[in-house]
Amino acid sequence: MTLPHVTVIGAGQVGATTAHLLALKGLADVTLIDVVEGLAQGKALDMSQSAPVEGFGGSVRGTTDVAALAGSRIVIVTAGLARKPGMSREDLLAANANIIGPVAERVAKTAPEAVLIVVTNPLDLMVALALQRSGFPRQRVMGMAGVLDSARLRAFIAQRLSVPPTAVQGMVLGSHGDLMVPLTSSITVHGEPVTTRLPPGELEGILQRTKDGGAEIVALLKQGSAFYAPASSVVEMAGAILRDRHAVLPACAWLDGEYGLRGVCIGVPVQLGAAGIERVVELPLTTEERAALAASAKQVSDGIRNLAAVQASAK
Ligand code: A3D
Repeated sequence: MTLPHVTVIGAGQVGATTAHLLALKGLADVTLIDVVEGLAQGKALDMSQSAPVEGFGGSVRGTTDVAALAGSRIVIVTAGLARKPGMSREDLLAANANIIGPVAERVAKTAPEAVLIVVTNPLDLMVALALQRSGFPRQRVMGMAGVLDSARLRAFIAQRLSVPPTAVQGMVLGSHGDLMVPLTSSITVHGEPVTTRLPPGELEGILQRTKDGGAEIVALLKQGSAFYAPASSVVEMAGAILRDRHAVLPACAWLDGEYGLRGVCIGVPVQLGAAGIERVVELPLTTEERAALAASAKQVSDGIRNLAAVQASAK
């Protein structure tokens, strides 16, 4: 069976885990690219040797050659530095912008029909940069963060209430950082509002732990950041696109008037199918949620201006 071609750029923790999950789930023939000689090749070879045990038929190959991007349906970008303890995502801005800008240009040249999913931090700003430098339409450039932040929230609630994680539904919108916006009013457990199961103080604690979810793992690992749940989350998005599922998932998208916001990349619910972002889904928000989303968008807008200044001064 011919599988779609998906390229993962960056064969580090997130990229390699993503590549393996794509293969395990039978979603794609995977190419893994990294600048470090041997890294992508070695990991891809190792993954391909799990095929007889796991029973997947797709190929996994690794290379340093960006020409291997050709023919990709989806390009997932995980290239760049990850946080160390004490670092904010914004501390990665200049270094990762210098990676994402050229990578996006190269994707546009070599895989001009691809859907581009960015994972590199600071996420919302790297999506804005990838959109600008690729010249792709906004339907084909997005960032992974909302699926992960929502999964963290759902996992914490499920653990606290001893229910299956899939019994908890909930979405986190906004920027991938301190100003993320959990839609508290719509979190449910077995279909019932979470507020019937958890006192407000305790729910507040879980929301705060969700916002700090990345930093909690960075502090434990001490060298590098989370990668299992991030990889699962980006593969969920890729699967929705490859299988044309029209699934509604939170993702970082460029807004053009939706939610009253324009000219900013931020986490919102989007419908994902073969074309990429089929539409931004406008959920009814409470006044507080709308205000929180606006504050989050303002922070990203300021960041986009700062990024432009950083890039101008580097010239
Ligand atoms: P890491 O394990 O360091 O892997 C990054 C890889 O990128 C390394 O192998 C590098 O050699 C490679 N690389 C650097 N420049 C290039 C290039 N130009 N072309 C190809 N490869 C390159 O990091 P990681 O996998 O843990 O994290 C990767 C990125 O994802 C970081 O920026 C993280 O902050 C980010 N991240 C984001 C989330 C979100 O939820 C948004 C979650 C987890 C990680």
